[in-house]
Amino acid sequence: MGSSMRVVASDRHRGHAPLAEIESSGLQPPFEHPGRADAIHRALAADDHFSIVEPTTFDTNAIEAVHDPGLVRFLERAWADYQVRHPGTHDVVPDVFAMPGLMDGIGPFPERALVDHELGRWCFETTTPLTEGTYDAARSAVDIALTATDAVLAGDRVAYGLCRPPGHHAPTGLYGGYCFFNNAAIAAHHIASTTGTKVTVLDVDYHHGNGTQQIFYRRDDVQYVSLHGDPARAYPYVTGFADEQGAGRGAGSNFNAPLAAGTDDDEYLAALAGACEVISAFAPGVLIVSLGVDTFHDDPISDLAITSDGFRRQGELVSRLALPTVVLQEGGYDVDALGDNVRQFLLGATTRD
Ligand code: OKP
Ligand code: ZN
Repeated sequence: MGSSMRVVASDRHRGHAPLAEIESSGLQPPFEHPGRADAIHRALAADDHFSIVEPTTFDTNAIEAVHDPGLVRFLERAWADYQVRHPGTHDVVPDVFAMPGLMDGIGPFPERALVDHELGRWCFETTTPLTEGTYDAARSAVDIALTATDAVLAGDRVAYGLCRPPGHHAPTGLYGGYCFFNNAAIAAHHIASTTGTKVTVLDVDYHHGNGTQQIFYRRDDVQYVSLHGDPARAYPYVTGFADEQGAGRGAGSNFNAPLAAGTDDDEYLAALAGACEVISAFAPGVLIVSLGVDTFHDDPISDLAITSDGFRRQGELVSRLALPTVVLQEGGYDVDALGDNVRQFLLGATTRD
């Protein structure tokens, strides 16, 4: 490798620090916690193939180009507003979800100022608490994604953004699935809108990136390609099936590869090779990788069987696309192996440098 890979990271992620998470109907310590990003940071800091830099600060324009501005305003003040009626609440979680069926035959949901009402309007599931520093952490993750993106637009062959919280479950107007702002989608739209270049988001996280799919489903300038646990058994259950292929102008620009439980390195790499052919046919100018390493065999919330060496091979395969590449962190919950697994993917991804 000619020079070290830029890693964009910030301690501001630590502000998002839930006490608990409801996982498979049980209350338990959160899988998505600050120790994850700290572990990745340590592993990359100890390897001189990487040089760690702070992100630039961006305003909300790039976020609001992808997300409903109402979501941004809500997340900015929701935790503090909730304290007024529920003082001392550490983890803010909705108790009522504003499901359309509640207003069936009545009319559209009215806008209400009560934060308890708004929580159920902007949040789609139960595993994503708001804490005091969540908004700042989510903003820092976007800053990281855009800083890594600008490095690639300025000539880096590969750059890595250590985003936390992750982003790929957040659609235009909702948060959930540990995600608040869709870092990868914001980066992809930023590239497409400022350069006119077609972009592919390749999502290798164990979970289907329903948010990224939704944001680009009707667009032909951003392709979404995802490998993930089959939603017939895996979160988020509602999306990620192979017949979701895009619509309107975006028909054919969405590609889902649902995978069986126990999928191993060779089987995964065969599916990834197929995904790479789909990407080559789209002919993007820039690639964004939503890097989840929760496909690891020891991951506590997933059921694939990828090894640390498998992540290096994934990176190598992606590097053969020979595209300017922004790698952004999504999931990965086996904290002991997390740093090395991310490092292996990134080392693989620099094979051609
Ligand atoms: C975020 B990312 C299943 C509960 C799932 C949420 C998982 C969010 C994953 N029983 N909990 O894609 O890694
Ligand atoms: Zn995941």
